[in-house]
This record gives sequence, C-alpha cells and structure tokens, in this order.
Amino acid sequence: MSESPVQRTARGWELPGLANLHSHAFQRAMAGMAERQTDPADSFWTWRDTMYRMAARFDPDTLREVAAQLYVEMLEAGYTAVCEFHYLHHAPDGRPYDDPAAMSRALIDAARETGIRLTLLPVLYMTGGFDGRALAERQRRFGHDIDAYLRLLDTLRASQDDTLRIGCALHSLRAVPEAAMRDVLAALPGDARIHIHIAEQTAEVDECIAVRGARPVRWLLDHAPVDSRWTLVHATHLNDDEIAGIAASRATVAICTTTEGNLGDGLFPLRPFLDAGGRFGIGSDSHVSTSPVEELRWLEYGQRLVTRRRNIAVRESTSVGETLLAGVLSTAADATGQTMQGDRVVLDAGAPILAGATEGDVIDRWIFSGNRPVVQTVEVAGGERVCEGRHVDAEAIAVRYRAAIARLVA
Ligand code: NGQ
Ligand code: ZN
Repeated sequence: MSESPVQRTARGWELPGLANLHSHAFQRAMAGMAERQTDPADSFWTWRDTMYRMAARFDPDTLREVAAQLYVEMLEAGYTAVCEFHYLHHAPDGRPYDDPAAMSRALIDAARETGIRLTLLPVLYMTGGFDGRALAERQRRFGHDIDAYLRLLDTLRASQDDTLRIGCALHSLRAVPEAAMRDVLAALPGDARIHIHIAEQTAEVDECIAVRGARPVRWLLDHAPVDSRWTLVHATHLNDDEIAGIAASRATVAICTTTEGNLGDGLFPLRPFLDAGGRFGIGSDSHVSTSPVEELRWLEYGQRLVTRRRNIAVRESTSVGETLLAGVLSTAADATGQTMQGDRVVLDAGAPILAGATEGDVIDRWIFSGNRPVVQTVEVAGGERVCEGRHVDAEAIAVRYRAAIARLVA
C-alpha cells in the first residue's frame, strides 16, 4: 500500500495535477455531433468520415479558439497537462501554411493563454493504409515527408520551456511505413516522448497480421526500442503475450475510456494488464468527455459490466479510486516529459458528496458519486488557473469559442 496522494489542508482536499495523455483538440468542436445513425453498420470508420469533414474546416484561428476552450474545460476538471496528438498540419488542400508550424503554434498559444502544460506531439502521417497507399484527399493536410517533419520538430523545439515539451507521434502503423519509423526514431533527441495509436480496431489488427506478419503491439515491440518514453494509445486489442510485453517495456498505455466507448472500439483488458504490472494513464481523445472522473469511473464500470463482478481495478490499494488515481499519477511525468512540479488540484471539502470524507475514502467518493464538479482550485507550475471552480479567463475564452464555432459551421 502506497502513501495517499491526497491530503486535507486548509484549502480542501489536495492532490497532484492529472495528465491527459491523449487529445485531438479540434474534435472538441464535434462532440455530440456524430450520434445520429446514418447506416445500420455505423462504426469507427463511418465516424472517421464525419470527423474528416470537420477537420477540413479548421484554420489556425479556429483551432486556437477551440483548443483554448477545451483547455479551460480540462483545467476546470483537474487536468494540468495535455498531450496533443496533432496532425492537422497544413491547409485543407495539403499545402503548407506560409509558416509551416502555424497550426502547431495555434495549440501552443491556446496552452499558454490558459496555462495548461502542453506536450505537443506533431504527428507523422505518411500513408493511407498498411498497403502503403497514398493519403486520401481529406488526409492530405496531415502529411509530411521525413525531412519536412523533422524540420517541424526542430523549429518547434526552440519554443520549449517549463510547461511546453515537444515530442513525436507516429499516427499508427497504418500511416507510417517501417523505414520511415526507423529514420524518425533515429533522429529524435534521447529525451523525446513518443506516442502512437496502436491497436484500436480489430480491422487494423487483422491487416497488420496480413501485411506485417504480426499483431500491431507485437510488431512494435519487435521493431522499435519501446521503453518508458513511449505511450501506446488505444492498446485495446491485446493478447497475453502483448500484455506481458508492454508491461515489461515500461511503456505507458493511454486508455481513452469515453472515446473508446463512443467509437465502439472494444474493452481494454484492465485486470490482466494490472496483474502483469502494466503502466497506464488516461486520455480524453475526441473529448466526448473532458472529465477525468468519467474516464476513471467508466474504466472500472466497463470491467464490471463484462465480468459481472465489482471492485476490479485494485492493485496499489484495495480502493478502486486510489488504484486508478495512483496509476495515472505514476505515469504522468514519463508520458508527458513534464515535471508536473507545482501542479495542485484542490477539491471542495464543503461539497455535499465529500461531507465527512476521510483520507481513506475521498478519492472513491470523488470518482464514484454524482456529476457535480468538486474541483475548486487548480495550480499549474505554481500559478493559479482555476479559482472557485472556474478558469480565471473562462468567460472571455467562451465568447471567442462561440464565435469560432459559428465560423466553423457557416
Ligand atoms: C484520430 N481517433 O486520429 O483522430 C483517430 C481516428 C484514425 C481515434 N483513433 C483516425 N480515436 O485512427 O485513423
Ligand atoms: Zn487519437
């Protein structure tokens, strides 16, 4: 049993800041807008068409405004760092902007304005499938050759500071050929964090087996130096060998519970992964929820629903909430490349759901009761960003967000 990360102070119940390990900021603008059946066979792949139509509308200004609103919501929910898996690089026709880093800078501006820590992961996206096919029209704005990609990383690294880190994302094995992966990994600085979408859909597992002769996680472990600098996003479809392999590598798995549920991905094998000593964190991904409470609650509930048991995610503690929180806190620095120093989240000790709480039950009560937000104060690197439950610039940013949405849907 480890020491509790939560303490009662004069301000309330205090805990460290949480890291959101996976975000596509622009998708905040379409949350709740893909929930109408267009075909009885609606799936991840038909959702992706809708998502691509939304992606095509963004420019640097709208991206900055949507990201700023999103980061306000994340901070108000207790996230103090976000890993932005960013692939909307170019203009919709695929031509680079005059400043090829314009879309990346929009995200950096949004993070600096709101005060959230940003680990910006420019995405390498080269092919439209495992067969090496060219990018489809709507994917053109995602693409780079290796030289242009490495130049972008170099340019952006000049902006790094205490709350901004630049890492690397490989979109997926579908989108990055083996040789390109090797070249990019060889060119990265030793401390760069590396994130990849790995095994979200069974169709991609099947294609990977057909084309590369192995399941995606197994293939990656055999062909890349996967270690604690790596985050595997949507490691949803795993066999026992892969579970043991990820755990042994010390990589972090980013579980995006609400998005994985929304997209019908499948259920992460949490219990065997915990038994293997695996490391995990959470991500809000498509932002159908921006609350870590909901990610963690449904991470456990998914397991209960399929096993018809209760209290499954226990390891560091017999408390589910404490175990899940400990998991998330223990991987934050490795997955983000940020110190997370000076990040504090204060829960309102006067909130009815926390009445009479003790150090031993406050986390479970936070995660497993109700929907009223109880995050009262949030500090990032020592600076107060959320006060009395509201981000200090929430009003002004919301006004700009509404205007940006009006432009996006015009
Ligand atoms: C993305 N999102 O890149 O935004 C992906 C969908 C893909 C999620 N995987 C696109 N949740 O994987 O090709
Ligand atoms: Zn993603």
